[in-house]
Amino acid sequence: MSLINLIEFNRLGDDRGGLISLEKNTNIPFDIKRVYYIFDTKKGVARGFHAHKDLQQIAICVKGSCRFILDNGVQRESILLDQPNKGLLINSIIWREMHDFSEDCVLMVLASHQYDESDYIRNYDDFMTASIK
Ligand code: T46
Repeated sequence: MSLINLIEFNRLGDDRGGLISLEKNTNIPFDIKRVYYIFDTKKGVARGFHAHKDLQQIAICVKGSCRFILDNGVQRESILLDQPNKGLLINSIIWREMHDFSEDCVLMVLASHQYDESDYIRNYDDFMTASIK
C-alpha cells in the first residue's frame, strides 16, 4: 500500500481567481487544532527529519513547490507537492523529510493537535523502534 495519501480539494475559484475551502468533516478528516506555514525557506535547505507519535497532518503547498519523503520504516516514497488543491495526509509514526523548496514555496500544514515537542521523534533509530511496535 502506498504511503502517499493525497486529498484533492474542490477548486471554488472563478474568473476572479482561485479559492479553496478547508473544513473539518467535509474535506479534512480530523479536528483542526493548529495551522502553521513554512515560507522563505533558504535555497538547498531540507526540513523535517522526524516522526510524530500521535499527530495527523495535512500539508498543502499553497504556493510554489516542495518534495516530501515519507517513510514508515519499511517503505520510503517521495511526492512533489506543487498544487494548492492537493493535500498530503501524514499519519503518526511516519518519518517525513521536506526537500527541494522552490523560492516562492509557502507550505501550509493543518494539524490535529496543538504543538507538543514531546510528540516528536527526532532520531531515526528511535523512529525505527517505534515503527515496529
Ligand atoms: C512537521 C513538518 C511537516 C513551534 O513552536 N510550533 C509549531 O507549531 C511548529 C510546527 C514548530 N514550532 C517550533 C519548534 C522548532 O523550534 O518551531 C521550530 C521549527 O520546527 P521544526 O524544526 O520541527 O520544523 P520542521 O519544518 O522541521 O517540521 C515542521 C513541523 O514541526 C512538523 O510537525 O511534520 O513541519
